[in-house]
Amino acid sequence: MSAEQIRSLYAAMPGRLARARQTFGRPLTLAEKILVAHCWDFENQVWERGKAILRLRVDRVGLQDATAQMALLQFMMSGRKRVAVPTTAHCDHLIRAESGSAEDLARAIKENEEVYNFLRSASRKFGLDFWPPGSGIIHQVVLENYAFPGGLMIGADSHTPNGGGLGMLAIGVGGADCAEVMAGLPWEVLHPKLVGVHLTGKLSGWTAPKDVITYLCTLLTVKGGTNRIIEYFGPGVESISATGKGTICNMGAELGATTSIFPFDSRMASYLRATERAEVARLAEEFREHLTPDPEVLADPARFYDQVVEIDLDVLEPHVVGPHSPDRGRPISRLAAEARENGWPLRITNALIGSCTNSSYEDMRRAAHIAMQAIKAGLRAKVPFWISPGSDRIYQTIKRDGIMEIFERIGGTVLANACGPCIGQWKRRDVGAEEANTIVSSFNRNFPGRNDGSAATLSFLTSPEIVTALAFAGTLEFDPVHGTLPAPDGSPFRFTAPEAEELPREGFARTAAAFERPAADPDSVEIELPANSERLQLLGPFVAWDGKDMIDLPILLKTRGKTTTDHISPAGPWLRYRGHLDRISDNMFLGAVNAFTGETGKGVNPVTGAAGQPFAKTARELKARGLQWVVIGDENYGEGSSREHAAMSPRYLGCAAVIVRSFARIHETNLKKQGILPLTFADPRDYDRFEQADRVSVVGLHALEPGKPLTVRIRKPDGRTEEIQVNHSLTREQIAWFRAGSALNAGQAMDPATGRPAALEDVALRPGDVDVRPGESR
Ligand code: MIC
Ligand code: SF4
Repeated sequence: MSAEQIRSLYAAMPGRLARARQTFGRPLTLAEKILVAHCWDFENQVWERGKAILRLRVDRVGLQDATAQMALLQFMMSGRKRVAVPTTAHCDHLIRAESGSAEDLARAIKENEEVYNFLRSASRKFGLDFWPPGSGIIHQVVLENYAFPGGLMIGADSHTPNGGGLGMLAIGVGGADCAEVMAGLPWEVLHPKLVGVHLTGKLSGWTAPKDVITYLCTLLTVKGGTNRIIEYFGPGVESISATGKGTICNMGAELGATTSIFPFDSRMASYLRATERAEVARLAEEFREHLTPDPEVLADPARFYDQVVEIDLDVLEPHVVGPHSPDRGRPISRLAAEARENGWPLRITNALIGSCTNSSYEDMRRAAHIAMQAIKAGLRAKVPFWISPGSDRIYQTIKRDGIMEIFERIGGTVLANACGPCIGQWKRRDVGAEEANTIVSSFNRNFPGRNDGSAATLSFLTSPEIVTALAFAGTLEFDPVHGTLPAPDGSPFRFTAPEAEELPREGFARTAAAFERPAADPDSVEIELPANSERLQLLGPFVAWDGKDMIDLPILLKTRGKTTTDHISPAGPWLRYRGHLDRISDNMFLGAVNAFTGETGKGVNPVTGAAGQPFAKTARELKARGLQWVVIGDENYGEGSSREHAAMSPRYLGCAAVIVRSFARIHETNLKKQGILPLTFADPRDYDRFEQADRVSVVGLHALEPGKPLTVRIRKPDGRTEEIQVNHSLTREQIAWFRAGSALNAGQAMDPATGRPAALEDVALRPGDVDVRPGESR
């Protein structure tokens, strides 16, 4: 958005907020102000936290290459010629880390040419800014260029909340949500509850922004933020840089939070100025009172937030979370003992810093400060050290300022400005496939298999400075805050706390890789989507509901324990097929633990009895027999990524309903969008009733209504039946999605002759490129 557009948004705020204060009969928190300012139709909007559905006007949409493909393929089904909202596409997830920045980038450009050409041509045609490979990771690029205080954006990536570091309400969603907003529809979300985090004291010494969020993850758990906005406030806020605030908001995704946000302050203004947005900083200063909570909220927060958490930054210790879950945490001082107790490999094999979460100038400087101390003491890094800069701007700046040289002196390898090892795009050669080993990183996620595809890798997350210090010890037994390392002369060496400027003294370096603007003559641009591509496949609409109850469906899978989107639709090598629904569906549930057999990724075909089969194979066999199936799952099902493939593949291969103890927000919406029924047990103990050979019916579907439970009947092999109650959170409109077969179908006029959206022809594809198989997707 231009400064002029931001000005008009701000100028409308006083009036809108005054009306909201009157309607609600009370002062407003910051999140409420932004929601109100972006309300689609204030007169007719119902406000009720945890209950109402908000319809919002979005300022901006962000897409990254691994999700943009599906988002754009869905957008194309809308028949619109141009995006209705400013949108950007970023090439960051598909670059594999192997040997270092230059080679990895060149290889990625070659390997992913087809996908990049598709994204580039679609961006040129539909009006998106296209950020080519090497330009940076979506969230860092958005923070540097687009985020602004008081704005509202959605992004097809769960770490979109990173923008909260600049006071923007930035929310991670599935690609279908993005496609709809790009097509000009309002964006809908459950009115979130509000958690206020009161920060007192001051961040200093070893304690970093990362510790605020890793501590909070430990405290609230991965479910603690579901359908909640985390709003930070209090005197401690100003002791955290804008990019540090970004880190905290980014990793709020690990709480399952809808998003996280900080109030506008001088640190944000400095960052805006440093990134050449002085006019935005000035405007935000002028409208400051609307970009911070009302004073009454600060005076008595418990009255206005649903929950208040107190964090005293003066006493907060550096934290480390992991392995296998971002909420398994403790202060670093307790890590060694816990690791020994659990028998985790103490030896660290790799240390990694950077990623979208932690690659600010300040992060890099603090890490370099630690590295420099070690160099002076004559220490050598004991393990390979990897740096993933968040953007080309950061890369160029740390290169110019000698920071990279410091990392290189300790044997570090600078990787491409991309996700790389954070998303399993990491070709390791140092350990065997199933070898238990420990890694430490400053990333945000650590589910099994996340970084290198191996569930035997134990991944620990902490601040970049702690990661760097640990690289010199090579063991989890070292506590850099309290402990010492032997220097070459045998004397004990102790690190001093990291120190760093938050912004480059000489300003950021000019960057080479800028973005590409949409074509001046978009109608002449042809979408590059080669026929018979194994990477890209046009989508056909899913078949509509047949109007009948679901009767006696087999259970494809009952999952045990954590079932994240990384378990449902793993990334790593599978990122290759993110634009090809049929191909990627072969990864379905490869990481899920089968509650019946204990196997991972496979089980028994419930119809033929064939054992040890990958779930995708079984699902295809059931589909070939015309059978739909269900999934039974545990708590927080679908936690993690926004990838809608975790809903599309099941839908494509015949899933009718997913019945679980509870859902993560984005995934639940993704299931609804694709026409799958997401159901939760009224009594969580009912999870235990389901057995391998059972058949499951969901009845009363013709009377499906918001807030009204449904009945699930379980038929046992001996003919006995049991009935249980399940809940759903479908609104009237979402029920229409289910009936139509998907949200996209519901918003479309379907052509009765072809069974696909009438509008598809409007999109100028190259003749012969279209390979839609209507109705195939059931
Ligand atoms: C992630 O961090 O898990 C990802 C990879 O960025 C995902 C998006 C994806 O799967 O493409 C996310 O967080 O939404
Ligand atoms: Fe990329 Fe990792 Fe950030 Fe996701 S969390 S956007 S994979 S760097």
